[in-house]
Amino acid sequence: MSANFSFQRQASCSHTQARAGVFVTPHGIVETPRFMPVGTLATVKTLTSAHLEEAEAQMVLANTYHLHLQPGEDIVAGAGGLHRFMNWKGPMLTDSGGFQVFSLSKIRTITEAGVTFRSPRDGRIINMTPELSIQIQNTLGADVIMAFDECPPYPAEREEVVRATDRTYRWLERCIKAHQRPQDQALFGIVQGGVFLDLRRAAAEKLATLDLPGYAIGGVSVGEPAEFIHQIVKATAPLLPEDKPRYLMGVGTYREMAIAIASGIDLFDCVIPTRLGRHGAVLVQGERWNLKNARFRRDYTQLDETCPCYTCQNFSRAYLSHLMRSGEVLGYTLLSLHNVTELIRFTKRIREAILSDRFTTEFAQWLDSPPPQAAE
Ligand code: PRF
Ligand code: ZN
Repeated sequence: MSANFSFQRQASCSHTQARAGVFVTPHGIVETPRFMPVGTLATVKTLTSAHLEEAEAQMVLANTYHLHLQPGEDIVAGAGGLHRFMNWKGPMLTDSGGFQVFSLSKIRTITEAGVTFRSPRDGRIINMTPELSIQIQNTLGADVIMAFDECPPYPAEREEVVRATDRTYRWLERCIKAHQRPQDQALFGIVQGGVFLDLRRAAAEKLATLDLPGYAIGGVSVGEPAEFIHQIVKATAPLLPEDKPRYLMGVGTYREMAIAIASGIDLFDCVIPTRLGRHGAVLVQGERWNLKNARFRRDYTQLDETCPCYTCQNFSRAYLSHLMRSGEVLGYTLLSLHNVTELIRFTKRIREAILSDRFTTEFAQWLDSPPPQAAE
């Protein structure tokens, strides 16, 4: 790893593969395990960077695909890079566009060269290649950049997944060659392999030989049952280098994070806290509630009395319910702030439990029992 990056393990759980660590980047540290909020278009929707600091966000995500289409990486570079453009002083990570091209562009062709698609914005044809993705990410300037990968859909035939997994590896080799800023940007490789555990294991072992500064597990949370995610992570994470950060892409539910941490995952991202917030849903002590529900109309209690966030410290459920029922934009901000705080706090609590070797006892609820029914 370059001198500007390091990953130190601070504690290990004596019953699982869980670990607590510190990932050092040029813009600061990330204490792991940690949830990372998603700022697709260089904004975590409805939140300012002051909110993100208050929520104790450490690393924040942005997307190559979206920023290339709008406003274009040259405009971000003109501001001095992503951190300055959006005024986030802490660590940042950009996703490569590998996943977004597949999930967001209807008309697209995949070849060995890359993916050709039509911009949903203005209809122009874009040839996204591993080289272009890395060039864009070099220009955006995040601390961590992701390899350009092919995320096969679920369900998919084994042969299709084999092709995507092998291609993802060849694309990774091209990403490594194209990367111009290895001193101040850590390139993470991505393990694909669908729900085929033997393909997952083979891909993880192959990637592990490359001595990358970090590794991610992609291709999960694409519509498969949650049990598959657990199996994939359990089979894959332990094969990735112990002394490098491990990131499970696109996962941000309590149970899936707790179980993945038990398999040795350190980092997570998900749009769930902000998306739920914009729809009136809140994450409170392990449950998901919709505040538009009639039962909150005259509930003058705090949203979550255990939560230190500005929303919980200042507003009642009745008021938040009113804002959401009226479509007031303040409601989106207040709910997103709470939800992001809550998921970060959940991973922080797990981290503290690992540090005192009480993870399996304190989080048994998430590690053993079936998922609780949503309270609605
Ligand atoms: N690849 C990339 N980004 C991702 C994923 C992936 O497989 C996922 C999986 N759901 C989320 N984000 N590059
Ligand atoms: Zn709160």
